[in-house]
Amino acid sequence: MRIVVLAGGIGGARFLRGLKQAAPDADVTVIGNTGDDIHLFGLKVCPDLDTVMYTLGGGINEEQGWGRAEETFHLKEELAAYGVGPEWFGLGDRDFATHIVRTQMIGAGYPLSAVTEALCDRWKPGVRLIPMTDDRVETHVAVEIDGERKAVHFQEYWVRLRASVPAHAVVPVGAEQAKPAPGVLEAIAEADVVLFPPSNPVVSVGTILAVPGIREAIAEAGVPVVGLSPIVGDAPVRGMADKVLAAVGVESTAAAVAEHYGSGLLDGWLVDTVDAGVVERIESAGIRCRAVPLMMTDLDATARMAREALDLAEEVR
Ligand code: GDP
Ligand code: FO1
Ligand code: CA
Repeated sequence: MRIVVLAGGIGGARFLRGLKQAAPDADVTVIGNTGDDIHLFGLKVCPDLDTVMYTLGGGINEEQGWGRAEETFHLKEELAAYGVGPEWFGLGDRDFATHIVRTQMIGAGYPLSAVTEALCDRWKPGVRLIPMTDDRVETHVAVEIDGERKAVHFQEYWVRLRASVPAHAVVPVGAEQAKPAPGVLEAIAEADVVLFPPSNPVVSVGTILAVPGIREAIAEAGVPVVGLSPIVGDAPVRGMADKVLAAVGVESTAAAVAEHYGSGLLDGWLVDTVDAGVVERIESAGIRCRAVPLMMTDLDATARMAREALDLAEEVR
């Protein structure tokens, strides 16, 4: 079976681990979000691609969910001693190596998709990881600070400001001109099922869908598209997805997120058992819905979620 997953960082990566256990023989292609990418100290950092790569490759900091295990921060401290920041973004020594290799290869003319493949030669994530695009896309957030409006990079909004200031808009800058990376449209066209993991609907899955051609390819593939809600009991399980959902005018509920994707895109949607009350509302919007446990507490629980998603896909096929 060929499965395509549109993934952000932590939610996407953890789900993929469960999917690999639930469907060990499946051929999984992950289309990764690159809207979170940021250039720091002359290096290109791709947080969501790296989170997927490290998580599936066994190098992730498990507690944190991003960055490397057994990390040290000597380089960051030395930079800080020169007064060179940003001090709010925690790049570790081991992680730096990834960004150096990536930046060097890009400088030598390799596209991000080829670089990602090369990095995955080391990590062997057991899936094919492709960035959504080789072109530069950067999510910016229009915020209001002390009554003044300005646009900041997504990482500044998320990590430095902790999404604590009002956001008026979320813009994937460059997305309109971006082309899907080689292999993206082909993987979708050849897929037996497309899954939206419990990733952020706005700044992860939404950004991938903003690359012209990807949404259309999914619709044209004519295969089941099934998503899992990152919202459980009217709040994100982790992080501040409610803030970016508000910025695009979507309530933080499992039902509102399903309706935001819409029946034109989604065939099936899984909500957590605590949200069983909204199953009828989602089904009346034309999306087949089931309520099952959606907390990725451990690998077995996550694999059961993946199995439910694949079962729902069979049901709507
Ligand atoms: P990010 O790029 O690191 O923010 O990761 P993603 O976009 O892939 O996923 C973020 C989303 O994962 C958040 O909105 C969380 O609510 C969701 N999430 C994290 N853990 C769980 C979980 O155990 N269950 C569910 N249903 N969602 C989760
Ligand atoms: N998240 C943080 O909350 N603080 C950090 O200092 C931080 C550094 C960082 C470095 C590399 C990387 O791959 C990810 C990193 N993240 C950090 C996570 C990440 O930037 C965000 O959680 C996601 O992009 C949000 O979607
Ligand atoms: Ca992300």
